Amino acid sequence: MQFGTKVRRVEDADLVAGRGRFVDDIEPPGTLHAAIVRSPIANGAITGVDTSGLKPDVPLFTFEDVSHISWPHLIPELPVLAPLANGRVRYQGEAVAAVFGEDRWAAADARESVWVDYDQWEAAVDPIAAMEPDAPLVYEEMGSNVVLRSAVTPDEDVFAGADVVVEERINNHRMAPGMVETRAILAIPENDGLVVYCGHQMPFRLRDLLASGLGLEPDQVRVIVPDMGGGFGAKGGFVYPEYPLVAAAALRLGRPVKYIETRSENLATTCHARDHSTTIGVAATSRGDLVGLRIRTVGNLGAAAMNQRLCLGNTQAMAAGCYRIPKIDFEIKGVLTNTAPLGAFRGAGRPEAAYAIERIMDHLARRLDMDPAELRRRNFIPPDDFPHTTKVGAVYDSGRYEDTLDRALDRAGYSDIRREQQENPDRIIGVGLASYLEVTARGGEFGAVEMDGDGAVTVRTGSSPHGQGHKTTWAQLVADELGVPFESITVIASDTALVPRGWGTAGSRSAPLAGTAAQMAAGQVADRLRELAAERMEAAAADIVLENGVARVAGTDVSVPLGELAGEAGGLEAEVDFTPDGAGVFPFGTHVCVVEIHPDTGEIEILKYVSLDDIGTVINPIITEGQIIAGVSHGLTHALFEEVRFDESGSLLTGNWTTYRIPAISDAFDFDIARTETPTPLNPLGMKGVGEPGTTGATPAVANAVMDAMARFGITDADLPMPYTPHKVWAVLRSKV
Ligand code: MCN
Repeated sequence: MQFGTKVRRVEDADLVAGRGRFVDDIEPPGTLHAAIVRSPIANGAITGVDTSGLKPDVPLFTFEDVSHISWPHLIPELPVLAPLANGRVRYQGEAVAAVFGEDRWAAADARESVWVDYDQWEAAVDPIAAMEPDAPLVYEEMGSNVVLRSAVTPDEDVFAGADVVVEERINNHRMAPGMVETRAILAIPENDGLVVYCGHQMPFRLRDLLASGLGLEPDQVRVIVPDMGGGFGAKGGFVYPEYPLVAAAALRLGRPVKYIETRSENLATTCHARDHSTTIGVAATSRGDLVGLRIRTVGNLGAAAMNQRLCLGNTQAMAAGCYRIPKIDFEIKGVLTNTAPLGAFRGAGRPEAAYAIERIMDHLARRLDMDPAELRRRNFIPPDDFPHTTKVGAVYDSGRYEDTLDRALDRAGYSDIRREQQENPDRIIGVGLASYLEVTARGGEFGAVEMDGDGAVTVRTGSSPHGQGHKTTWAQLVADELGVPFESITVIASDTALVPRGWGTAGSRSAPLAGTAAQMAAGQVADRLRELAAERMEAAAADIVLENGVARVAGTDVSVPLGELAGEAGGLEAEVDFTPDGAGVFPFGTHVCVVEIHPDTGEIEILKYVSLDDIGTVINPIITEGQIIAGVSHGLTHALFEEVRFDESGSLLTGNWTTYRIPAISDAFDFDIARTETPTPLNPLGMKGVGEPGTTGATPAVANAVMDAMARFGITDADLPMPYTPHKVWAVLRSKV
């Protein structure tokens, strides 16, 4: 049995030996390299483009060269922009023109020869200020910067009947996703279409968007995703302007065209994430029973459409957290600003919701003078109340929240830490817990399985792995169904010519959807093999067992090789499109973080971190632990130091990895990772997604720990907003103590 076992990842040997093949490793003869001329200002008009210094043989593209591209995006309310600016720029780093050279240095030199003049205008940078009637408008034709709104408005006052109300303003600052290979695309003209190599999480979506944007049929565009070096949602379901630009250039110039973003471009123009300002209030009885919740969130959209609507929707869907809340009054607004567009990044709106509800639960516990664990316990949705529909419309499939809380507290030694806090007040120790849940695995996915006459098995999957290990885990699932060796299975993904259809990988969807589709397709092939074996060996199909590559009559040594059965049938194959009934599956858990703050330096030391997660049943615990560790790291460094900042003119202050601090190996520490297992009823094996839960639990756990330590000095969220950098912590302690 492979399911649930620690099979080593087949993907890693090539990657760790430097044999990975990324977009930039692919360079057909005659490739031209693109360099993009970008706006140095955040808001203004283009008043002139001087290309007199450009060598005559250097191809140059400006708006007129790409104005024919209708570039579909995901927010119909917003105007569709061409891939290059049309006389007006809306954020620093927006693409204005493109030049092409024989190599990337020639292209970069050519870029320096293009001079663009601008008339710089005042920029809308802060989303709260951008809502004011006299704020600069990002799109004049919209008449307002507030372009998205979603609300759930109950008839009654959600605070009525409560003994206690606490209300706080909390900010969730902006992050940038860091990936090993930055955004990368190579478009090769072939026949009357294109072959496109691109680090994209959804190859079919990219194919369809490029085809419709360029006026081609989908079958004229083949998208291949080689090794990617991470996407984290930011290479997900939307298309960046450079992609249709490069594709159009390849078609027009009749040569392969490659664009590899520089690290500075990556920080300036690959979508950012989070950036929510939230006022959240919660009402309760004096015994700590929740009465109502009111949330007002402003989400910064930046200056152009990505998948912000999806992210804001996730924040809404997750607003109630793990709690039974009788009344919820919720509103979220999406506000345009003259900053780089925002989009999905590990969690995509869910960590924002968990942070808000888990911070306010701690505030309420403090007001009630109640242990935060006890307050949570009182209000959890009980295990027998599933499926559970919340007042913001989410339908949770299953959960045992108290169980993960109790186990996490136990592993952390919670009561000992509380005792240490009391007995040793000289140490500034804080303990934070976060009970989270999140939605994963929405929609459906494709999987197909074939067996040939040699017994070799090929799996085609609609998922598009880029680090998650699907080649390993789908092979585990299929090996179990077919009774064949793991090694006899080849998994094919991420090529629109080799896989008939699919959605791709994001939203922690792949195991519950694509894994299930592969498993079900293998199950159909296995059923057919059992029928063929039963006929051949004159036994009942129910008595046939598939194991070690043969079909055997149970309890005998009469058997036939599976390849022989498949070969005689001319090969066996099955295809499955799996879409579960329900609105996603909901992993959950409790994270406990213990910190000590060193007042002389402002440094925060993590003394203990417990991640107790429930992702249903598990295919491969090595992989799921890796996902949790990586996810927690993302959420934790968000709380501690990662932050994108702009000045008041919209100029990026964090444009490289010196000013935008990303975690280094010296930031690593020991995690205690454990699981409970509550299967979802929404797929046959009971699996929930694992890619994002670590991130969702971590930010509030760290924030609650730091603010728990600070509470004794009367320091609140307003005094010390995230991220808790040593300098900020040191300064606030000096000012308050
Ligand atoms: N798995 C399992 N048992 C489960 C759930 C998952 O064994 N119950 C395994 C799966 O088979 C898969 C892996 O864990 O090998 C992750 O599965 P899943 O949670 O379904 O997530 P996806 O495969 O759909 O991956 C998306 C997720 C997201 S949303 C982000 S963001 C993220 C993440 O994966 N980006 C990553 N992990 C990443 N890892 C790498 N290396 N690079 C990224 O860009």
